[in-house]
Amino acid sequence: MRILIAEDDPAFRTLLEDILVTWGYDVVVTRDGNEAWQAFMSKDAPQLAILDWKMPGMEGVEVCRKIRKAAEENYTYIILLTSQQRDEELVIGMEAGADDYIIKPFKHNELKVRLRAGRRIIELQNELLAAREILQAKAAHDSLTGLLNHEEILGTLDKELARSERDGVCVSIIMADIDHFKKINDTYGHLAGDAVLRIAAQKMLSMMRTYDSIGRYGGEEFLVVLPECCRECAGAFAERLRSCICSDSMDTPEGMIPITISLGVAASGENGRLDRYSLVKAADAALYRAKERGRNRVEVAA
Ligand code: GH3
Ligand code: MG
Ligand code: MG
Ligand code: MG
Repeated sequence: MRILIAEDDPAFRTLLEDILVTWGYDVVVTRDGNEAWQAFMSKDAPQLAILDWKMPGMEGVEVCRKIRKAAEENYTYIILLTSQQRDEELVIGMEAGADDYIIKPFKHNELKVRLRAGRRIIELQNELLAAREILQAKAAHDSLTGLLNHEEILGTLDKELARSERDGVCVSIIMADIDHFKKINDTYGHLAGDAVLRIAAQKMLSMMRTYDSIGRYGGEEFLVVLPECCRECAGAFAERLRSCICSDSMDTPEGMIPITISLGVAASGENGRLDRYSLVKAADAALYRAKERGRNRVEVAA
């Protein structure tokens, strides 16, 4: 694990570095508070720190305050080093956000034990953050296809509409619906239907530009959000999606299943003139027209 030390006394600094290296730590050495603060501002700053209290320039306790004020997601466990036990100083240190303190000179084993406690806290904190990230990703995505779910794709659309209003650019959307999907379930079973949904989702996802988004709107319906994309470009893109989906049959456990989709396209116009409701309604109406006119086709809202 990486650890930062800030200590102005050269002899003590070397001693500290030596024992930490012996214990297997990867040590970032700084000589005063300003250097320590710079090291904290850098990317991948250590999450464990031993700061001497008395240093020229910025004192350890001040560095500690600044770190807590910056309140990075990744917690930094801070141990303050003080020369003598002055109760009022210790209170100030703890109030500044230090997690622990050690009085110089200290027994090596004492430092070892304190560091172990700090490492444990950091590991727990990191596990918590990772678990939260997984939960957030799960909450935003559809479990079957891995695409954004209904709420998230509509949230994305709202954001893009707001941006289009601000920047005077056009947002387009595509509502895509698998044709006669009920018949696929009835013929091959629901598990094969699920496989078709997954493959169709991945095929469409692989065609998106990095700033485009696709979500599973409902059962076998997908919503595509195309920022800075005019009606004509969106129509052409929908045509490419249609052609890609029907080009090859889908390889499912029940065999190769041919699939087609119908698509409805609508554009916000510049300055986000259409709101979310009207835009989705227009794309829906275009989609129903595509169904009426024979399926496996694209219709663009006027
Ligand atoms: P159309 O061409 O008019 O769109 O006909 P369709 O059969 O595709 O449309 P319909 O709305 O009649 O049927 C949609 C079907 O999608 C019904 C529903 O059971 C199925 N479906 C919805 N979600 C899932 C799912 O997660 N897995 C599977 N296997 N089927 C699903
Ligand atoms: Mg000092
Ligand atoms: Mg449908
Ligand atoms: Mg359908």
